[in-house]
Amino acid sequence: MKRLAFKMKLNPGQIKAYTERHNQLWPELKKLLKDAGVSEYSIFFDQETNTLFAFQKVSGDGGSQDLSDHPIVQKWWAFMADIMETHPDNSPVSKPLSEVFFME
Ligand code: RM4
Repeated sequence: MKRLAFKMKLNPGQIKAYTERHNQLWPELKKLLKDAGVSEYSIFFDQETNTLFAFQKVSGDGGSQDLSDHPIVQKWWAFMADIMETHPDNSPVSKPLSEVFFME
């Protein structure tokens, strides 16, 4: 089991929409993430910089941002693209973060 973290960028003023959409996360996406070995997945928001900080545990090699081949992920990314910084393929610009401290 590995711990992963990455940051993403939200468009200004979109935290309400972002939060609401995630509170209604598609069951099929949740299942896909869990089946892919992703768990304890949380996302935090920094209002000052509109930065989203994601944390997750992964049992395999990759995490949520490595599932771009799955149509459900592509559909979700397209759904979210209007309020986030994305690449031309709608995938969110995700920058890996390095772990500098961990306490059991
Ligand atoms: C995020 C982003 C991630 C996805 C989560 C559920 O806004 O789209 O890629 O794994 O939502």
